Amino acid sequence: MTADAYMPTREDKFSFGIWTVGWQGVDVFGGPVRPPMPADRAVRKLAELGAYGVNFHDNDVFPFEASEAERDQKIADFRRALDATGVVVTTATTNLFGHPIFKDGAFTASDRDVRRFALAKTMRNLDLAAELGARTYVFWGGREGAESGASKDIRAALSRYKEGLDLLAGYVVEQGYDLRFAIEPKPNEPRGDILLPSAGHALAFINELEHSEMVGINPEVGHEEMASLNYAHGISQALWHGKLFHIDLNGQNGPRYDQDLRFGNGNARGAFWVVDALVAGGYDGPVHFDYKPPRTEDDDGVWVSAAACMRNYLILRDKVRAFRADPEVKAALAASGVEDLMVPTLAAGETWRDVQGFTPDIETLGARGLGYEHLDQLALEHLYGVR
Ligand SMILES: [Mn+2]
Repeated sequence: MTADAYMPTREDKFSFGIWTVGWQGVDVFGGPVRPPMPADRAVRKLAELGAYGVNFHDNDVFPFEASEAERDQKIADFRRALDATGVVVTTATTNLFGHPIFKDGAFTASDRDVRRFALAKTMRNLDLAAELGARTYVFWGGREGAESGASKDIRAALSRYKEGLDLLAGYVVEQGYDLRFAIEPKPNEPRGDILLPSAGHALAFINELEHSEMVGINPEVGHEEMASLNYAHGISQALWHGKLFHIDLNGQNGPRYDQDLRFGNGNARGAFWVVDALVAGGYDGPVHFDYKPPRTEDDDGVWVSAAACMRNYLILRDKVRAFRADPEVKAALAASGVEDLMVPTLAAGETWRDVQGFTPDIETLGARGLGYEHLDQLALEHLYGVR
């Protein structure tokens, strides 16, 4: 396998948030370490690296306080870079967290004017998203939550969340936009506790929405792992529901602050199973990276880390394919009986009557080994590069 095998192509559908490579390194303890990056520069540099698409918040392209003229100018610059490079806008979203007005939430702020403003801000960017050809619109409710018990009526907040998404979905339908919504769960940070904290919470919430058919989820590796959850299992369940509308790939080292490491850093074993789940599950949306180049990096380091996200995905995809094609793995899967799970528990035409009182060879079944350690060792050896 030559190094060129890991060069990204358009068919790989790699995409990045403009805010990822544009992150200036501002964190809780320190200010910016890198200059601001105009959205059009991010597009041009990502295109050079082989990216296919981008995702943007309204305020990645123009500042919150931009005049109409400045807004138009920044959008024109962004569009020129897209046209010049062939990079597509796959996805868009709204910044409903940066400005102090959203300190108590956006769609779930107690203040009704804040909620109405959040809806107006989102509708305006839905117009831009549709105009630029985005097919997915992400809702990350980072400020929808609380730090203390009495400050937020959670049932009322969920009603307002539903009201907001119902209104916005109705707007998209009425405008005839070809857009689907993807809710991005996160357990905490910036709020002490965020509403819709996991993929499962979001999937259950979607069932209550008026246009639930056009709403899915956008799970992020780090966000699920912050809650000690298995991301590969989460996206597999979302695929099973037909709700994996988008993905945010990055790296995380267990439950701690949101690290947003480049994909493949952090839980490398988890990343192997993430790629396996995406390939096996037939996910065909943008392979989107939502990460932050660490504060230690200068401009060159930013592009090194962006390229590495794509390269690591391709390396892992190669390893996953080799694992699945390995005859010894096939034999181990068969010996462990993994594929037997595909067979329905009841045969065609059978009912509960056919299993009532069923007694297998209990002693033999209880005593048998399943061989999963051998199977998993084969996976790790593919990952470690010795097979
Ligand atoms: Mn994150």
